Amino acid sequence: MDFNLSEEHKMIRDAARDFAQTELLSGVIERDETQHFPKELVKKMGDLGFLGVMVDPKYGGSGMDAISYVLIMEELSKIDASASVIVSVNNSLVCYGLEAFGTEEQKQKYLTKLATGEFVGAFCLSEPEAGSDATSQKTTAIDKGDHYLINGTKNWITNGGRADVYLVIAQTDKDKGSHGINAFIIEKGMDGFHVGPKENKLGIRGSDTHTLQFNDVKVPKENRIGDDGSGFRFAMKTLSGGRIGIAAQALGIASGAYELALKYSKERKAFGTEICNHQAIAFKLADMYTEIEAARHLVMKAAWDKDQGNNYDVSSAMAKLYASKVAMEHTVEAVQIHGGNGFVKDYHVERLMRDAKITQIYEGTSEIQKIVISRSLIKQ
Ligand code: COS
Repeated sequence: MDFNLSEEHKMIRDAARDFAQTELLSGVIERDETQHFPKELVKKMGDLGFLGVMVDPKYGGSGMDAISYVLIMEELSKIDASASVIVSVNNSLVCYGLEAFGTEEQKQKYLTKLATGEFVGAFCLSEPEAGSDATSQKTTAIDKGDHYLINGTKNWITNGGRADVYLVIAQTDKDKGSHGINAFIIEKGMDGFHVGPKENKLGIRGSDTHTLQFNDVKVPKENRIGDDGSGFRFAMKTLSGGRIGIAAQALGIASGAYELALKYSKERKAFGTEICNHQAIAFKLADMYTEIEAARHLVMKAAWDKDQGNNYDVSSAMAKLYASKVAMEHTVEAVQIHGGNGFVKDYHVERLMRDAKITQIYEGTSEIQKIVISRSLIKQ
């Protein structure tokens, strides 16, 4: 067992850290306030290979491993979780989904552009009445011979108004339940595909979240991903990897808040000394650091499982469950350590606290992660 990062991993982490400091930091408060999607920054992240981290270079990707991916996600998320969710969705839901389950033609046509950042992708599973209960898809995909006709509504779609390619999950045969579901590639601008208004969110406000409407959208059969009826399995497998990305995002939010709190506590004085010298603050720092390290081990283990070819359904669920809890609890503590300044936008921790909340909700709520983990334990 080796807990050290390789020299290559350190270089990747440092490159992401440098990018976050030099490119993401300035303007992050304004983007949050104005809900501004960072289009130029997405292009730069594409140029650095951050949008197709694990994709095979033959499809335009960076050909790196999942450990590299979580290192990049952590560093970006320390500064700007809105930027990092764009990276996460594009990498682990869209690029992975196409690379693992798509045809060669689909990979050539879409993956090559998504992996370089020329295209941005979106993953569309959630519906007004099917978020956690993902088998209850109301969106329908009726088989019409050479094409499918898609009708329905998708909610809370990250990159919803900005994507070029949408992976859409829909029910083809209701009687077959989860085995009657398919996944499709839908392109921006297809007839009958409408992007609804942008959501006004608590956190990750620089990311672009929309409701999508599909009215008789004609999707060619070659745009179905995988065999007929394999869409639910596709969504579940893809989300398992997505949860590693979101766990790393939560880890980054938590460690970003911790670093700010530590720095502040060494500068701010009260009762004649820096506040870190008061046990009330010192013990908070000790708890934060310990639990962030524990979250890091779970995140790294899940990424390592993926790299080793092990099943990572449970390790990714545990990583997301725990890292998101740590992110929520310790961003609140970081605000507390900052006192009144923590309540002011200039100090960044209030934004990290707001951004943390979504990591307990999207790509499977904490309660869903507990279902995944406990079912596996009981089955053993
Ligand atoms: N990999 C492969 N197959 C999987 C799988 C996985 N990770 N998880 C489930 N499946 C398969 C099951 O094996 C089952 O197949 P069989 O019928 O052949 O046995 C089928 O899918 C249905 O699974 P299950 O019966 O467990 O479905 P449930 O309706 O009980 O739902 C949960 C299972 C709750 C785990 C699932 O619906 C889920 O993850 N929901 C959350 C979805 C989510 O993350 N939403 C957020 C949207 S994205 S922001």
